[in-house]
Amino acid sequence: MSPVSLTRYLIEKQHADGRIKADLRLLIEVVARACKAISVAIGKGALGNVLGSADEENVQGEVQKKLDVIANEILLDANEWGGHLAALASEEMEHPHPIPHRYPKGEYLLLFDPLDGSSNIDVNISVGTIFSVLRCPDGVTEPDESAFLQPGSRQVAAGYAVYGPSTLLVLTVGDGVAVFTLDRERGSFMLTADNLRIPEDTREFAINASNQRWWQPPVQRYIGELLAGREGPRGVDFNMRWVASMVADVHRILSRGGIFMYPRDNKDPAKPGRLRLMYEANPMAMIVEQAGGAASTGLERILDVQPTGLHQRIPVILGSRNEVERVAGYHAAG
Ligand code: AFP
Repeated sequence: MSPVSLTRYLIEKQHADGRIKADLRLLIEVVARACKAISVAIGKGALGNVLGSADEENVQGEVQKKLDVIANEILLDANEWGGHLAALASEEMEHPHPIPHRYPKGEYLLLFDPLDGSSNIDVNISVGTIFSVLRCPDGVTEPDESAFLQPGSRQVAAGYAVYGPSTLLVLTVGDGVAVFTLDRERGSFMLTADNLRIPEDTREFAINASNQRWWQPPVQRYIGELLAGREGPRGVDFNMRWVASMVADVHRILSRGGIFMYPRDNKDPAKPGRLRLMYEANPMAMIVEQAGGAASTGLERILDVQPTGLHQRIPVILGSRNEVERVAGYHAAG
């Protein structure tokens, strides 16, 4: 059988069970096309005058990289005219971006982190784009921030692109996880894996160990046991990875198992974790759960969290189900 393109995959799914309506298929294809353009921009590196800082701060108070701004613009330009969106929101913009009145509107809300891991860009380490799709609440014609504040369990689709040795698009519409690899000669994303499953057990963990002195007791206990290895209560040795690019760390876990942790810590009480709920934790949690893994704040399932703000941060513990459940158990034990 000839290799299946993203377009064919979506059309066949649309005809098979109606899970994907025409506008959702259009949305996913538009986002995928934008990710191809972002991949081209990133691939130019120093030759494209796209590295370094944009000398501006975003809503997070972080200095934006040129590629943060470029990726955000690419996604805005690609999505505002197609008639599939009621509005969109980005890590790089304080408020939701309305669809200009000159364009038709649709039923979906799109949220994205246009370039996750951008502090790695200038040192040529994999980065990515993360996106989440919600339905606009019925009857809402001018969606404001409140329209976006839906639990992650309401997502109709989630995905990410990882710009690494190859450019991949990882996607779920709620019935499993598929991986598409960008065929640069064809200019198409081609299906290279489907129905991914995360092993329930793992010997590999991902955490920024430089924060150890601020971790709370359940995380101190859990990581301490992993570091004790075969001489400790776990009785086996563990390995550690930390790319500091969530997309790269999550893709490794999706591919071979593992546990990823950016937990609540005492470093800055105003920040219950570093990662953002709406366009990082929620889409990654949907993908991980659809692949048989688990995603928790330590105290509750991430997809059950009722959002209170578009850019709110949340503790993230996700990956191999048995390890995430062990960490949640340690939180419950106090
Ligand atoms: P940047 O987009 O600012 O590089 O942050 C990346 C990120 O949001 C996420 O992708 C990483 O897992 C995490 O931050 C890394 O945080 P540390 O730099 O504190 O390890």
